[in-house]
Amino acid sequence: MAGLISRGFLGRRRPAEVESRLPPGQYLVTDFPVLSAGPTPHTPLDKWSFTMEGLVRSPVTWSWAAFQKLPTETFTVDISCVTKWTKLDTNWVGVTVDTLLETVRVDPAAQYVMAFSDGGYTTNVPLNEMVNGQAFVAYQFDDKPLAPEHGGPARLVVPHLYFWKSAKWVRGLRFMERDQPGFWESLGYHIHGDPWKEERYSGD
Ligand SMILES: Nc1nc2c(c(=O)[nH]1)N[C@H]1C(S)=C(S)[C@@H](COP(=O)(O)O)O[C@H]1N2
Ligand SMILES: [Mo]
Repeated sequence: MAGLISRGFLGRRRPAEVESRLPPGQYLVTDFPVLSAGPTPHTPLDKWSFTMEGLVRSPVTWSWAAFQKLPTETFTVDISCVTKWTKLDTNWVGVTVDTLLETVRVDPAAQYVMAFSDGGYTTNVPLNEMVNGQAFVAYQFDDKPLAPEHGGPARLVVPHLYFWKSAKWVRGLRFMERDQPGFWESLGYHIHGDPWKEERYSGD
């Protein structure tokens, strides 16, 4: 009898390991919600390109075919949306920003990055939070091409920041000297967006 009671009790409790991976104020989801501020763009792959520009010695642009030849890594990461859902152990294949940076000479004055996307979406991230494996441009999710509603053909993933920083349909990175707000940041969301510090809105 005691066994039955504790089994039922444990069944409703979240395992401590899951609990410890949920940033404050977040709840666990097992589905993959879609959050888009506008319509899903459908850029054909032969029109797609990825560009590194701004404070760089000379801008670099990859075609889709050239981007596919870059070395990839697989990533298993937890993602947290500011609307309070967290999804654990998401699986991606992509190219680290470190790999992309091997091709471009960034001006030492560059401290911030603006990711820009088809459809005009932008989001800003400090450069030192894009390096050392902290950010990647993903084009596969769960071993399949990334679905258009989730940002396919390719999206930025910056898992340690709220998921609005993970620009879907990303087309490039612009290197900047000073921090500038992107789309959501200029509408009152936090300039940085660390879920562990609950940096949700500009006053947080
Ligand atoms: N280009 C673009 N990227 C975007 C968004 C968007 O509207 N447009 N929404 C952001 C937000 S708020 C979140 S939570 C995630 C949602 O990604 P998902 O739809 O794959 O869950 O994408 C982010 N990247
Ligand atoms: Mo979000």
